[in-house]
Amino acid sequence: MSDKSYLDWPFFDDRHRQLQADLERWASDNITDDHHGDTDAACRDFVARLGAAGWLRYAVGGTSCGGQYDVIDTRAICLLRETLARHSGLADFAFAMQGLGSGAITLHGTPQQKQRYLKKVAAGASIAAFALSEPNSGSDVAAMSCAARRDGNDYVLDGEKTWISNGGIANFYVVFARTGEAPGSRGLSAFIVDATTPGLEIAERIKVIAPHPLARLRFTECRIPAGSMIGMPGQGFKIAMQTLDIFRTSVAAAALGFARHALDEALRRATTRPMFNQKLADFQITQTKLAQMATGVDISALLTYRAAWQRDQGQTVTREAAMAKMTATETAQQVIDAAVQIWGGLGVVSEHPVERLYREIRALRIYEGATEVQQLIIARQTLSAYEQEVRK
Ligand code: COS
Repeated sequence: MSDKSYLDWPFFDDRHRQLQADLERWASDNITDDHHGDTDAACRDFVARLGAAGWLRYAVGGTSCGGQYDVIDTRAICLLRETLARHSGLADFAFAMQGLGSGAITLHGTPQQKQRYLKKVAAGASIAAFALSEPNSGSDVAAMSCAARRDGNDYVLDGEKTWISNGGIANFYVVFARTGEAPGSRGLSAFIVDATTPGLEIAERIKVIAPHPLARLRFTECRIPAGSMIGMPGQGFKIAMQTLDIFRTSVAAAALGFARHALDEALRRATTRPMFNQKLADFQITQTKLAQMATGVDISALLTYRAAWQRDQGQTVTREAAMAKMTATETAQQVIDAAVQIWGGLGVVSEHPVERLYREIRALRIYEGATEVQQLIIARQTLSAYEQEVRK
């Protein structure tokens, strides 16, 4: 039984507590993490079931186009991701990518784009993907080279995108490309590209330590209508960053869900495993570990829900989201590692819950901005706030 006392924190309203309780019930009844090796099929299935049950409504904004609320409620998506991640990494992934993949449309789409794409995303009838990274531009987004050239009423895309979650099973991709209005970050734009568009191909399916659909995409003379652009020409970088400001906080929440699961597993083992005529939990050396794990979980929860609450108050959260993502993912890695240690040999047996968590958490320290990028963001913001104070 996971600790639920954090739900009484002042960050939450009653509707959040109700949401968490309803989802907990649904997840216990509906989620099994056994997908018989067919990750694509399992992912499609999770999207369909999350959609049918109404959970994906929280991943998009706009009540007239399928969303639960007009503006995405960050605390709700964090509670959803935390709870789903505690039950299944793949269920969390399926939920998260619907949000990340359609986030730019929620934030900057035209009414027509919202009607056409968000309704289906919210219903689980269409799978979304976010295509930002490239072979030579991951952390340094402004260095991207995938180009979109204007040609009459169309844009023509040429280049590659990689590490694209849902790549290969998505129905559409939100693609960021260089349109050249200005150098660097001011010359990028965002586009919606349907998966069936001629000139878009899945160049490679990528296998990773915790399997989920992932691919490298190639665009060759890929022609899309100019009306597929999201926002204005040259706004792509800011649209990507605003999308990440929402979903980075939710990555922290997913890491928190993994960490809570690991702590539960560690407690279960420590309180039942006999050792030297006692239980493992009777040793102070075990208690030290458990104390650090429990404290790490609460630190992560405080930073995650602080960032989520602050965004829901309409404030900027670039710094807070970065702090939450960095801390929750790094801490979860330590909590899970301690849980593996407490389980001993069993902890490294293939498909044991803590062995799975050990593999699941690793990518979260890298994707949607590696820990080092979060450090860069936090340091820049801290220095700039200091310099503004000094100038006053
Ligand atoms: N919201 C709105 N605008 C933002 C913003 C945000 N969160 N962050 C930056 N901007 C704006 C800046 O204000 C600046 O605007 P002006 O050109 O008007 O001055 C512009 O965007 C460029 O910002 P900055 O100079 O900070 O850009 P950098 O090229 O130095 O890049 C980092 C900053 C490294 C933080 C960014 O590239 C990044 O987040 N990289 C990681 C990307 C990532 O997460 N990849 C994973 C993809 S998803 S798996």
